[in-house]
Amino acid sequence: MYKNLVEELLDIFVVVHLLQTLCVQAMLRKADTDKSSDISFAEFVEYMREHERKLRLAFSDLDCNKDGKTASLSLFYNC
Ligand SMILES: [Ca+2]
Repeated sequence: MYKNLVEELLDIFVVVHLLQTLCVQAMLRKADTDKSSDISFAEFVEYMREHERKLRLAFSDLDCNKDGKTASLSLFYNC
């Protein structure tokens, strides 16, 4: 029984690691706007600004009454 649980957990860890790797690769591709295969500080800052802008838009959608806060239920139900 424990062997099956351990095997299942290992499978989950492998999948999570694979997803993390894919997310990092996707982030690097998006941030590397000059396609130099590395991320300059300027590219990193621009990527983070765009990411922050998207986070602000997502938060704004959840902040139904626009008071700068969101209720926990707003995270599950659309206003
Ligand atoms: Ca670059």
